Parts: sequence; structure tokens; C-alpha cells
Amino acid sequence: MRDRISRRGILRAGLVTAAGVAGLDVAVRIADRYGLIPPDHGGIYGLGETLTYASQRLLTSRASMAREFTRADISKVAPVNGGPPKLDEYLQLFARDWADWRLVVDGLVARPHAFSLGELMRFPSRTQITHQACEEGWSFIAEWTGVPLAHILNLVGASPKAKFVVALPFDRAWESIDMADAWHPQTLLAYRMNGDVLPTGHGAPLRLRVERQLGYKSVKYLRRLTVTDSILAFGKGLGGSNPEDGYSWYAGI
Ligand SMILES: Nc1nc2c(c(=O)[nH]1)N[C@H]1C(S)=C(S)[C@@H](COP(=O)(O)O)O[C@H]1N2
Ligand SMILES: [Mo]
Repeated sequence: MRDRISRRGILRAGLVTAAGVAGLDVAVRIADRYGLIPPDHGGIYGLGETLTYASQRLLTSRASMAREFTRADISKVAPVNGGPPKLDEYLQLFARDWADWRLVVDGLVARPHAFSLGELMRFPSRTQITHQACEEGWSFIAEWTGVPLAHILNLVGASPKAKFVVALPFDRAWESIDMADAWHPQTLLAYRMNGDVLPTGHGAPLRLRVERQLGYKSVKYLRRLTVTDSILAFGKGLGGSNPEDGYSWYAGI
């Protein structure tokens, strides 16, 4: 533990010094050596993206928790951003009350599996009341219940080589998170909201909750999670549809 802390301290000092004195290219090289280059490092804002992500991951603990609220804080209105997919396949699964829906978990895992909703609901659950902020400037507080993604990663035997979990929904709004967020205790596969089943608009039957980042990382309408050590094979290789649209892959708040 002491080793890890002092290593973090040295790294942090190194990154900051390099950025200030030796120049940004040295800071980026240090970030690269520690695997802290975000997938969308290549664009106009690429250097900034790398420094933000790398310093965030070095300065704050992997386990730092997003703030949690009380039931009295739950917002009366929860806006929907990105309504349910109009895909026939999705509508048919909905019509049969998700009986035939499965969450496929594959990639760098020892035991790939397709989970039914019933199966997911029987696992130990976590309930948390959190604040969701959208990049468009609005936000709300809601209660979410689901199975921690960490539980699923343990079940399927995620490889130590894993670098990202890619969340693939029924619509085009796919995203990915790093393993610090994937193993984080507040990262859930949520099937309930405000004490009720997850409403269709809010991501039924299952959505991701990534509480330390902006709303768009919390992918709704999930159909598949792929564990991978490289994001390059997915879409344009930037780590999500939002980075492809010009937003940051790392959207920490
Ligand atoms: N599959 C999917 N997930 C998604 C979206 C979407 O359009 N499709 N919108 C994202 C955005 S921009 C935000 S702010 C939140 C909104 O969640 P809400 O509709 O429950 O408020 O979901 C995110 N997850
Ligand atoms: Mo959003």
C-alpha cells in the first residue's frame, strides 16, 4: 500500500513537472508509459484529453465515491435523453416483458455468458441515490438499483489484461469505460429506478450507471458488454459514439 502511494506521488510529481518544465510531450510520454492515454487522444483537443484523464486517474483514488443523496433529494422530474430504440427486435423483446432478452458478456473473459434479466436480479444488488448530469446542462437526482458490474466481471472471469469494458446498446449510443470505473463499487447494471422497474425511456431493461462521469457514459438499453484490451476495433476507435460526435471519452465530474 505504501509502495503504491509513494509510486502515485512520484508519478504525479513527474507528470506535473514534465507538463510544466520539460514540455507537454514528456508528460504525454509518462502518461503513455502508465497506460493513461484515453482512446480519443488524437484530435484537436487530444493533448488536453490525455492530461485531464491521466492527472485525474493519478490524483484521485480509484475508489473515490460519487456523492450519494437521500430519498428526500430525489428529483420530481427526470428528463429522458435518447428515447427507446425503434428497432423491431427491441420492441418485440419489450412486448414479451424481456423474457427472451439476454445481456451477452464476452471478450477477454474466461467464461462468456448471456444473462437473463431474472438471473441478474437474483445477484446481490446495490441501491444508490445519485446526481446525473447531462453534457447539455441539465441534471436530476434519482435512485438506482442494480447488480455491481464488478460482480459480473468476477463471475465471467475478466482477464487481468482487460483495459476497457465496451457497452453496446440497441441504439447507436455505445460507450466504453476503463477498468477503474468498471470495477468501481458504484458502477451498476441497473434494472430499477426510484423503486420501480426501470422505465423504458430510462433504459429498460438494463442500463449502466457510471456515477463519476457525465450522463452519456451511463449507456441505456444494453444488449452486450465486451471486455477488451484495445478499443481500436470498435467504431472509429475513439471509445464511443459520443467521442465520435466530438465529446470527451473521459467525462469525469
Ligand atoms: N443507449 C443510450 N444510452 C444513453 C443515451 C442514449 O441516447 N442511448 N443517452 C445518454 C445521455 S446523453 C444521457 S444524459 C443519459 C440520459 O439518461 P436518462 O434518459 O435516464 O435521463 O443517458 C445516456 N445513455
Ligand atoms: Mo447527456
